Amino acid sequence: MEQSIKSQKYIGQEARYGAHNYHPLPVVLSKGKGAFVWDVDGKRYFDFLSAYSAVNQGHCHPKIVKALCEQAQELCLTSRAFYNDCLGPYEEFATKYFGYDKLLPMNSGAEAVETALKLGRRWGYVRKGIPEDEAIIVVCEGNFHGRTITIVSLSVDPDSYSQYGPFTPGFVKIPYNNADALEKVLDACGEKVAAFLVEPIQGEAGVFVPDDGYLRRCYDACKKHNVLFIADEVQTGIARTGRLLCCDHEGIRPDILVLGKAISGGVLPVSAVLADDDIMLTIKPGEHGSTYGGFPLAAKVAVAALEVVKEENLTEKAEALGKIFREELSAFKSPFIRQVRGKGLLNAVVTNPTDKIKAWDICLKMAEKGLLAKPTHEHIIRFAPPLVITEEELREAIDIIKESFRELE
Ligand code: IF1
Repeated sequence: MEQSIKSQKYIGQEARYGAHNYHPLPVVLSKGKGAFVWDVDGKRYFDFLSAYSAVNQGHCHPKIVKALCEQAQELCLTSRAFYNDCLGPYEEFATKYFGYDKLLPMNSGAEAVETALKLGRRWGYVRKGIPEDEAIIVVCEGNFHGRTITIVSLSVDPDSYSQYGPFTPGFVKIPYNNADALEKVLDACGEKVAAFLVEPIQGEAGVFVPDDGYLRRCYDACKKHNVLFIADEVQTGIARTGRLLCCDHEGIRPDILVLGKAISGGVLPVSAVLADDDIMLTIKPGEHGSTYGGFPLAAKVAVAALEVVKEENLTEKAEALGKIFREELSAFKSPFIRQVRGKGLLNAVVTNPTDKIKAWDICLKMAEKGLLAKPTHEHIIRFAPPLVITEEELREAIDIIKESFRELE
């Protein structure tokens, strides 16, 4: 892909002055609106990454940006040493929206997962009566929950954990999409297990959708053994999969719900943990927190972003448009396509890489034609446009995807 002098400058600057912890596609973006982004040369692209599902409401959504700008002129940050007039209203709104007693505000997804793990352990000691320092949390192979030391301790991906040890103890890893494995662990040592942490669809693993009934069986096993079911819905939550929460597909209500990304519509880093009093109130004043967690800007932005999801029927749109996407691409014949999978507008195409053509090359071809998507695991391409995309725009995007595959033949 050719880069203009202008974009080369920004790419060079990052290479020269930034840490080398990413390998981006060579496009330099400077503007976004709805389902589209523009590069520094004014070229328009469909955004089929949506900042890993943070921008479900579309880029620079006017209502969310308005909430941000208005609040920014009043009060940005107080810390939690004092009260402010934004956090309480946000907590009331969000707990009623998702149906929990309490919300604990954080900033990044990783922080919210850390919070859920602390909460799970705390509940295990205080309520379940697990002996001090013996709590186990069961996690799944192939997971992605973030980048902290504890979270990479849960990872089976060497890119995530290698040479970051020593790791946090107290976790047991079992295969994903295997409820028998969970039942076996719980039968063996359930009295010491505080919680089971799971992504309803594994994102990093390449949009790996578990079998129908998997989450339900895991949930039931947790209930049987008095173990908390923690759902990491940082990526799958908030309308992305065609339900408000991905767990809604199986009608289960997690004991602890972890949200991030789209809770702010991609405007600010906002994350949250939701749970009922019996769990949440086991953490007492001074025992957990964050300087920015739930700051006034975040509170106002999150309320606006969650309102947009309902006002614009993004859940129903994700469900309907996702069907079109999978139907169209499943019917499309290409030597490079092995499988199309996903739920709602969280989808992936599993490619057949050849010696010459890898998923990365397909993404470069699509970028050339005006559509941005990112490969994961060398051979999988994730397709997750903002949920505000219209059917007409989606069909146009599907044509670009098909043409890109065709041109590489
Ligand atoms: C990056 C993947 C997506 C997440 C779940 C917690 C977090 C994430 C289920 C942490 C974050 C990201 C972060 C992003 C890449 C990305 C990702 F490919 F790695 F797996 F989305 F698919 N739980 N996911 O997916 O949230 O702390 O980042 O706010 O650049 O690392 P965070």
